Amino acid sequence: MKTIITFGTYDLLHIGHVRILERAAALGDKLIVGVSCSDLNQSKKGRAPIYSTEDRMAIISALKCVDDVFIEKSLDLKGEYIQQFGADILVMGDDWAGRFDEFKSLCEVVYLPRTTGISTSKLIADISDINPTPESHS
Ligand code: C2G
Repeated sequence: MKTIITFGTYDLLHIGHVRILERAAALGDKLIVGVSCSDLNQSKKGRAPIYSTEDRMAIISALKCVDDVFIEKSLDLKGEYIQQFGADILVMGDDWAGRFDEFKSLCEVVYLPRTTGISTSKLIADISDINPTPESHS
């Protein structure tokens, strides 16, 4: 039984998120996903996610390839989470390449290529272009 663990915010779920979760799941038997809480995203990216932590957890746990979700409260707790869930492989997108190599003493660490051309930030920008704020009509 090989357990995979991965982490992310997964705000405005898109195909890049789904693809990395499916590829992560294919590396083992059980996929556990740490969903970054909104406070962590605020400190990491300087803005709160559009969707609440609870909604992002519900969306991720509804995916066929995901077996379990939990709240990632701090980036500094990765080692604890890996041990708590008995993870054999930590999977992250290659935008994080090298950043989590310290956990190679606890489990295998794999960085998978990101899907190109899509990101939550790009979606927000694209939607803002389609739906200008009411002020811009005045
Ligand atoms: N991702 C991807 N392709 C994209 C966008 C994202 O493969 N076009 C991957 C990221 O590499 C990451 C996962 O989807 O592995 C989640 O991405 P984000 O929601 O942006 O989360 P992130 O900020 O990477 O959070 O503890 C680490 C962080 O919580 C990871």
